[in-house]
Amino acid sequence: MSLGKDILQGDRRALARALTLVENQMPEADEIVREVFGHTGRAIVVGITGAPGVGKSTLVDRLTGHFLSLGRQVGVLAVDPSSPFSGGALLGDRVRMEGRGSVVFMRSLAARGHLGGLARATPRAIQLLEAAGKDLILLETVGAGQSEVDVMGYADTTVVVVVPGLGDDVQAFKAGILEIGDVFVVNKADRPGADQTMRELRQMLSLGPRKAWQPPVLAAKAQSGEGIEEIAAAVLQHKDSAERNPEVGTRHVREAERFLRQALADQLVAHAVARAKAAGRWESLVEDVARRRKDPVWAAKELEGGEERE
Ligand SMILES: Nc1nc2c(ncn2[C@@H]2O[C@H](COP(=O)(O)OP(=O)(O)OP(=O)(O)O)[C@@H](O)[C@H]2O)c(=O)[nH]1
Ligand SMILES: [Mg+2]
Repeated sequence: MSLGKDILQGDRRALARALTLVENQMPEADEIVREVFGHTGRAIVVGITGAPGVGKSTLVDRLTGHFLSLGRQVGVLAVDPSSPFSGGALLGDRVRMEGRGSVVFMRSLAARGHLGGLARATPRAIQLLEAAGKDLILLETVGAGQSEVDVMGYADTTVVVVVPGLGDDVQAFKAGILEIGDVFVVNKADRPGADQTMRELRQMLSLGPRKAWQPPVLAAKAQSGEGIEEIAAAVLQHKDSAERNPEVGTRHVREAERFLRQALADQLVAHAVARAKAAGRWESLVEDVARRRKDPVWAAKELEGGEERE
């Protein structure tokens, strides 16, 4: 039996193994993804992002419980662009039973290997969860940089979480997080200043371009569970709105080109490197770039042209 087929039949251990292969970018992962790809693309993917400690995991936990009670099959992925270590050891493949006996599958992905690794692993991990029957996937990612803006590109709806006192989050807003948010949550609303932060956020959002979807700003107390239903409702509304409105667009169209470009780039690079190695030119070019005799763009052009230039 193949891992892909096992996953489609709901085998959790097969899913866990496949996720590890995808995370480590093993060649076997390509085959598994090929087997399941036709069964993916139907889940709602909800991204939850925000600075460290704002309460994302607490919120994800509450939302998980809520969506389970609605009869959803929930999968949770925590993506940490800053960590080279798999959270697998921390979070494990935590699986638990809740609501109507649904199974939640939780897994964290770390930025193993080279830059851009997560950009490849994240959509594939989502696809594996979809193949395993999850119809709602919560994707938590920490930080305030380009990497999680990229990760959130795989979500249908992005929830940006802040806490009272926006001053601390200026960095996040610089990184373009205001643009990617579809729903804004001021969590820890039990703390002073929540109302002011909500006003400030609405003010900042009103300065942006008018869009078909105006992101709501909601208050929450994730710890006690207040505001969770409203957040879940806003997420589903946004998803509906995106589906009805071609201007908003769905992630599938955005993603399709990205997937193709990525796959093509991987293939072309692998092919070019293999050819250069076979021709005995790779090592010397690497050396030339290392010694600053050639710049990498020029070196790549030289390979691409297939000619020796001195
Ligand atoms: N006062 C208050 N504390 C909260 C609330 N929600 C979460 N917390 C607390 O905030 C702390 C951080 O919560 P997490 O859910 O781990 O935050 P996070 O954003 O996932 O953190 P990282 O993943 O480390 O970035 C924990 O001690 C929570 O108990 C809330 O509504 N009010
Ligand atoms: Mg967390």
